[in-house]
Amino acid sequence: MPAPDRRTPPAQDPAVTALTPGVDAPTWPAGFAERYRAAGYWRGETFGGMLRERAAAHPGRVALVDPAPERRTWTYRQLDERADRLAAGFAARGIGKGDRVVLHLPNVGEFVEVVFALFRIGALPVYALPAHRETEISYFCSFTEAVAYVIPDRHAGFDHRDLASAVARKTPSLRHVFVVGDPGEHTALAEVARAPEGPLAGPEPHELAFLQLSGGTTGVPKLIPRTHDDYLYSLRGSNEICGVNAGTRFLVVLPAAHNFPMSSPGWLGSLLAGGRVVLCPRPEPGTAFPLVARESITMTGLVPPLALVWTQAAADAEDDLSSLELVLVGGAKYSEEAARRLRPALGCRLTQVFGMAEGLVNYTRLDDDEETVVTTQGRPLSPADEIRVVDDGDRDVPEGASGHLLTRGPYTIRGYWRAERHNARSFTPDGFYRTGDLVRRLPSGHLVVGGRAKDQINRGGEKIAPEEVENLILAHPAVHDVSVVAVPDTYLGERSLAYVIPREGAEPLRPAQIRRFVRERGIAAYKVPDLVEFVTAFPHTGIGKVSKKGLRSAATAAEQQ
Ligand code: OOB
Repeated sequence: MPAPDRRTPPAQDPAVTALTPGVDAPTWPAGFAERYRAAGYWRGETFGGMLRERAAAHPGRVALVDPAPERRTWTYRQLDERADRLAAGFAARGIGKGDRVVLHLPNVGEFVEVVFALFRIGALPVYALPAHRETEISYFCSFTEAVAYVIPDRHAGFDHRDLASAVARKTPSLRHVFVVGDPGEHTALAEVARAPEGPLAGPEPHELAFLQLSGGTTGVPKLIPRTHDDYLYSLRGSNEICGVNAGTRFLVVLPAAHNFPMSSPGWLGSLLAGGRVVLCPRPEPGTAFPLVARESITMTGLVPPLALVWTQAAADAEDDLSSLELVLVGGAKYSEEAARRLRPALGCRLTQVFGMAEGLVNYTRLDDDEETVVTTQGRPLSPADEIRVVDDGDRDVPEGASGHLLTRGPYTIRGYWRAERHNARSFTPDGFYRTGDLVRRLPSGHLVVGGRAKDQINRGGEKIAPEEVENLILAHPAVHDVSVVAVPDTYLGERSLAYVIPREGAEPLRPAQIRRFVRERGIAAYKVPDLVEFVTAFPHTGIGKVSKKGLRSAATAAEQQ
């Protein structure tokens, strides 16, 4: 097979229109956009310009630290220059405005370099998670018609180059595979950088900056188109609420590609404020605590199971954690008891964050009282966030009652990317996003998340779309039908359980065979069902659909026996 790099670019680049919001995805109506600009939410800035300004203002200050295997640092000037050189290299290889680039890197310095290089030329990063495997990556590459795919050589015992070769073979649009480290048959990222020949035509602030992945409720993840204007606003708002400033040292513990550690307030928020970002290669206390001590970390973001582990480990830790000022916890429901224990154990403040890659982010505030911080999931970031809590018929419920959360605002998308049919279901005709979350709103505006109406499993912050896993299991020749549901779990919040109806006359199956079958399809490990049970029938709803609710309560009852 010829190396993917040498493939001839297609005569016509189908990606160009993708940059215009409103073409590949619905965008904000003109009246709303005018209002958001007039209010100063959208300031006409881009990420490329933001880094340039920071580099001019404080060139010698350290922006980024990658501590492993040996400590590397980037000053703001170095990061800016590196982004320019990589951007020039990408451009010389024919990557340009609107092109999609699937980024599949763990928490390494090159992640940040590549993102800013792509921002500079207006190419769109598509943020894959490190756990994703061939099934997900093939889909992202083919659905977005990606022209490039960026990988590490090996990570966590997995060779990404073989996966890239397999994906490149079946994805005609994919012209480049760039590798951090030993490239094998692909191209080393280190060889891409070159001296810029002149200024590059960058994107406009209202244009798309990247495609983020949705947690997903459908067979395949949907893509979330975010603009420079809207995302920069969510960062400014997050920074103000969390007190991020030039003295902030933010530890990126969760995968840098996820919206939470990226923007709440995350590594992008920290760079916007002129602070320092430190990348953490692994989230467990054994790796993270020494880094907190050595790098004088002031802030980080954790999912609830990790917050629990950190809280427990802090008691015996020998590392000095006294620099920590604030820990944000979100991505899944944080139990009140666990929330109460965090502050005394870690000696820092707690902010709960209830956000979504589609936009809306809620934070408890630094001046909220203790009860509010431990019992609510915060209130919206922006005064322009519109919140509705409605019943099944989209009618507003009385104040304080539980209902479906709908939202619209200056940084919440109006539709997924190239998903017209799905958009009709996920958004109301007047542009509210149906979050799928069940909440109560308190008189203070704080929201309490009470559950979920969407068909999704939240496994400690990692989202699983049951339909995606069901489709894989259905391909097994001995399976007649399958339904994947959430079961409560004290540590993760939820785990996944696959109820399987075996095909009549087929060889008897064991749970391990189903789990192996799913794993062998090449899918993120967190999506492999934790439990498998064989049944002869599913409960049905009144109109004959499989009742997930019935299955969930059966599973919960069985757990409690
Ligand atoms: C974050 O983003 P996503 O896109 O992975 O997941 C969003 C969903 C929400 O709709 C909700 O179902 C759940 O995750 N969720 C929470 C929660 N935070 C998120 N459920 C209960 N309590 C919370 N605190 O997960 C995300 C994005 C930005 C910031 C923080 C989290």
